[in-house]
Amino acid sequence: MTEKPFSRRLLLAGGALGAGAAAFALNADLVSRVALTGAGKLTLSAQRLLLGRGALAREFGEKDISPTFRVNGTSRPESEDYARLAEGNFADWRLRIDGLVDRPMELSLADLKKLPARTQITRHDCVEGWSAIGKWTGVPLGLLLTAAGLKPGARYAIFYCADELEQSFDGSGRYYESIDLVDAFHPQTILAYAMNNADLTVGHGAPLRLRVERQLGYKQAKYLMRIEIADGFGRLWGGKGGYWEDRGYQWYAGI
Ligand SMILES: Nc1nc2c(c(=O)[nH]1)N[C@H]1C(S)=C(S)[C@@H](COP(=O)(O)O)O[C@H]1N2
Ligand SMILES: [Mo]
Repeated sequence: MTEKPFSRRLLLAGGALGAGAAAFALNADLVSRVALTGAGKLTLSAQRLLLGRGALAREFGEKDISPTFRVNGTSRPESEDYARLAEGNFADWRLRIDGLVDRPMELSLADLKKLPARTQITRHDCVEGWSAIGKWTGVPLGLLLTAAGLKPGARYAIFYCADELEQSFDGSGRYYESIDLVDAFHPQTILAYAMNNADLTVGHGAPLRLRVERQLGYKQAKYLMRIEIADGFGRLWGGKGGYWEDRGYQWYAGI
């Protein structure tokens, strides 16, 4: 068999990527058309908001890439599971996509690397007062969500990470994040496996991290293990949609 098992699986699931990509483009086109014509019940302010949310973050050139990009927060998840995965170069790591989707998926790093990729050079702004410009390569999240198929009621993507910033019995010390579907389908929202032309290092979130370029640093979840599509995030731990949000940061960290 020379056929790639992953493409076959997607095909069997009725989510062939060609169709997925086309549906994604159609979707983006629909959103912009609704926004531009103000069709339906959109008020001017809602329309402006929508257009604003869809705008691209500034992209930079190769020469602007910062010579050093600080590692912040977790620099290496402490769990034995993560250590084992890292030791095997993440060959056994899988990203799970589940929740309100028609076709839950488990993707390996090799699967992700076969998919259409986007590369972008952007500035990362941390609330602690530092910024750095880096080059990120990864799979547009919208592409995966289209292939997975969203069920009615889907409103948020919740990202579960491998690291705990605080030891806890109830899991509340685990890093997690969430974004809404406007950001999930934003063209610069990618699941990045490479930084500055090399595989992500452990410090920067290996094997996979979120880049959601219109928001601040703490939304850029590292060490992704699972993405759940849900109708809300209030049931999770502090109920505010993220590790830092549960400790007082804004959920929408727009820049
Ligand atoms: N899983 C996980 N993701 C995380 C963090 C973390 O501690 N754990 N820190 C966040 C913060 S506050 C910032 S500024 C960036 C830092 O990313 P970097 O280490 O690549 O600079 O990751 C964000 N994502
Ligand atoms: Mo940060």
